[in-house]
Amino acid sequence: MPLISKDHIQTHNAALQRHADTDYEYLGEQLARRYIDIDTITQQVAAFGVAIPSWGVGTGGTRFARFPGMGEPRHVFDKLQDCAVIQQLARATPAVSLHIPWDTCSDWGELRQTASSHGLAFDAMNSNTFSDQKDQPHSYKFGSLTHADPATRAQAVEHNIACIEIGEKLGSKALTVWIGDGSNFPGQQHFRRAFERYLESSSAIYAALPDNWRMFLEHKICEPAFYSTVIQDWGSSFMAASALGPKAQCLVDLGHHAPNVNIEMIVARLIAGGKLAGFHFNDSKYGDDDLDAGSVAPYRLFLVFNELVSAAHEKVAGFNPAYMLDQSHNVTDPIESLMTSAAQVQRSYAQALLVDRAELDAAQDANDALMASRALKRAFETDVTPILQRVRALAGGAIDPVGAYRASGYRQRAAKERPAVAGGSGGIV
Ligand code: AFD
Ligand code: MN
Ligand code: MN
Repeated sequence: MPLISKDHIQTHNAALQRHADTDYEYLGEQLARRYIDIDTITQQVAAFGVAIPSWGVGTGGTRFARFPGMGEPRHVFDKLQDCAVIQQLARATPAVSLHIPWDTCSDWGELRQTASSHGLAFDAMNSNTFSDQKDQPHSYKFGSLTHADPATRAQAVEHNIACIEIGEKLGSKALTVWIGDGSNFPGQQHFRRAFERYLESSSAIYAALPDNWRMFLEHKICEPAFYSTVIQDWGSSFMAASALGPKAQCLVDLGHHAPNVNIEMIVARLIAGGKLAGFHFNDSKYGDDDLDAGSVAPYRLFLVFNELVSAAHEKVAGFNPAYMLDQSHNVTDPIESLMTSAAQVQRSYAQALLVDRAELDAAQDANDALMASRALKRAFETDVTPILQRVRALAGGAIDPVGAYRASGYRQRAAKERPAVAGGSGGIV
């Protein structure tokens, strides 16, 4: 199935270009009054990318049901194709993060070639030891890397090493490990022993990392274990990453914290400790809701980026976070959600670049809470849409990605070529 034609994008842009240019010029004038050069911001935003999770292009679900969408990808090549369309229109997502064994392939070399023909690279590999695969000798019902049974732990370690090996064939440079291990009843698990087992298993995985690879430890407060999880919070993650070594760092999924936790401050702490691996962006209101990035709390996303831009500005040594989306699209077309979310992440980055650092520093030093908060708000309240539009247009993308996508009929074509798969289980993916 072909991607969306360049002609279609150009025709679509032609109708919007004049207004986009006028808006860009006007924003440029406004920013100049704040001594900010708009083209410099545009270049910085253009250099920013966020990876797409391969599982995000399929329709997600909840514990209760899954309602499949039209033309869902049937296999990893279809997923890649949808990622290519997202990148083609939104120009903010140059990499894909695979999930093994949700993504299977008989020829990884061919997959890599197909990806690069679309201008896509592979970001972190994700292992799965939170569900059982067909014909797997040991079950993960009671844990994986921390299971009481050494044979189950060994199987989970082996799977992670297999993920690294696949990743090497694809040019990936990181392994993300999220485990569902934990307990549902007080007393069910010996907390300290389970953590020790985690360290032991993880060191075996760590030992298999190629020199230029990193290992991202993803913490999560609950689910599927609802009383305790082994890597529950950034503290446990930080302890583990510190014990493992310099290649191990902590990944922050925005949905994996208790409500009201100050995530931007966690980010600052991890940066200070040299342990910020990167992000899984999404949004939430109640828990790990996997809503679209910035759809509920855009100011929080901005505040996270404020920490990141501040660290880059201050040239914190070793600061090199990986950016990925991790969302479940239950009621929207995943392609539309992912394009919108990528733009939202870009938007937060652009807004954070507008913070007057000298003004903020001065207000902080003078204990001027109101002016400090105003320095942030002024940046957040700036509508950077013209910058995002310019970044996309310059790269050959669409000024209005969702509009161009809907007008292209891509989903309808996909529906014809990819007949719905019968069944379709529940479960967030
Ligand atoms: C689950 C977890 C976590 C992880 C993802 C892929 O909550 O967010 O990143 O699966 O493994 O959604
Ligand atoms: Mn995640
Ligand atoms: Mn999650």
